[in-house]
Amino acid sequence: MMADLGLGKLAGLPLAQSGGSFWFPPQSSTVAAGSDFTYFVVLWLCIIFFVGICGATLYFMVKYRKRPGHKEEITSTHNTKLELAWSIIPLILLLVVFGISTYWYLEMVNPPNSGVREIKVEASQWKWRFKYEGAPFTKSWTTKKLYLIKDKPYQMIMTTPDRDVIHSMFIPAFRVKQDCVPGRYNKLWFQPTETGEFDLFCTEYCGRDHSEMITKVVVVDTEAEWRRLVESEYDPEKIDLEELGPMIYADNCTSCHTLDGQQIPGGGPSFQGFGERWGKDRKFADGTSRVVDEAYVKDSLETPGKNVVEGFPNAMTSFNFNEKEREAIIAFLRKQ
Ligand code: HEC
Ligand SMILES: [Cu+2]
Repeated sequence: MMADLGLGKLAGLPLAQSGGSFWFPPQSSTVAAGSDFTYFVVLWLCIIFFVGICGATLYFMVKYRKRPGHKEEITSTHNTKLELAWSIIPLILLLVVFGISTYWYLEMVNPPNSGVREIKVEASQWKWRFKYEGAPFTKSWTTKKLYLIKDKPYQMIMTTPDRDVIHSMFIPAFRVKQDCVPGRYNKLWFQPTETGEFDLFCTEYCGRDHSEMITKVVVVDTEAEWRRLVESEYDPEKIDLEELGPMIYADNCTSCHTLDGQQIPGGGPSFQGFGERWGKDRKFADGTSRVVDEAYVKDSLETPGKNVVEGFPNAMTSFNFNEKEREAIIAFLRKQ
């Protein structure tokens, strides 16, 4: 790993500490030290040149000031050595900065070749949702926090729903940041190196509650701990119906049912207008009909072949939700 420059400590300033300081949170990912190193190289170059140039300017102002008895000197127009020096030295310094920043930029954009875990990130006004790909359970969205395992590489696949606005995910302790753009998938990878809780901010002004679009990244040591946390968040007993309904829909129904009237080939009717169909008769393929109510939704979920909606295939998988989950999905459907 990259050692920090230590220049801050040398100069007696709390500028370049690696363990977190007034200026920076602790370095908690594999690229954090490189990001800080690049920053301090540029910062110290700027400080040295600023002090040098301003100092020389002040010195010359005093030294050559107009005063009684002082004779004006003829200004020299050319000094080849000096001019070469002030072209070549900055060129070398800029190439060094270019080299360091390119090296760390490539580290930041290229994830390792294997073992990378994908997490789908969905930002919307004004909340974050995370879905853990390849998790050994299906109900894998978390909305309260982002859970990670120490020393494992992660690839974020980041997006925002089509009708939302641009957001941006920023984890200062990891020194990483990436936009979430409506209708696009952006990528961001990182590997946490410390356990603990870290801030995650939306860093793109996104409307009224932008300032509250903050959450925490929780990094734990073991797979078992991580799994317990992710599952605890999904625990239907602990989640509001309001939150649970859309989660169940997103996790289980989107492959066959849309909310915007579009028809998925081989899927079921769009849920658009479901609230209006509530309490009215629904016609089925076998010529029977039935009122759309709680019992109908329960049967649709548990025994989908019983009432097959006219014009649709008998192709729905059955779901055995508990009472609270069913209540949540019914509330969600009635709002469509
Ligand atoms: C594999 C595809 C598939 C999945 C996944 C699926 N459905 Fe369906 N669904 C269908 C099809 C096809 C129909 C129409 C045929 C029928 O009524 O069985 C249907 C019908 C329905 C109906 C009756 C619709 C109406 O307009 O009267 C409800 C309610 C329903 N599904 C709820 C759900 C819910 C809730 C989920 C997710 C938890 C879900 N479905 C997941 C395919 C699916
Ligand atoms: Cu935002």
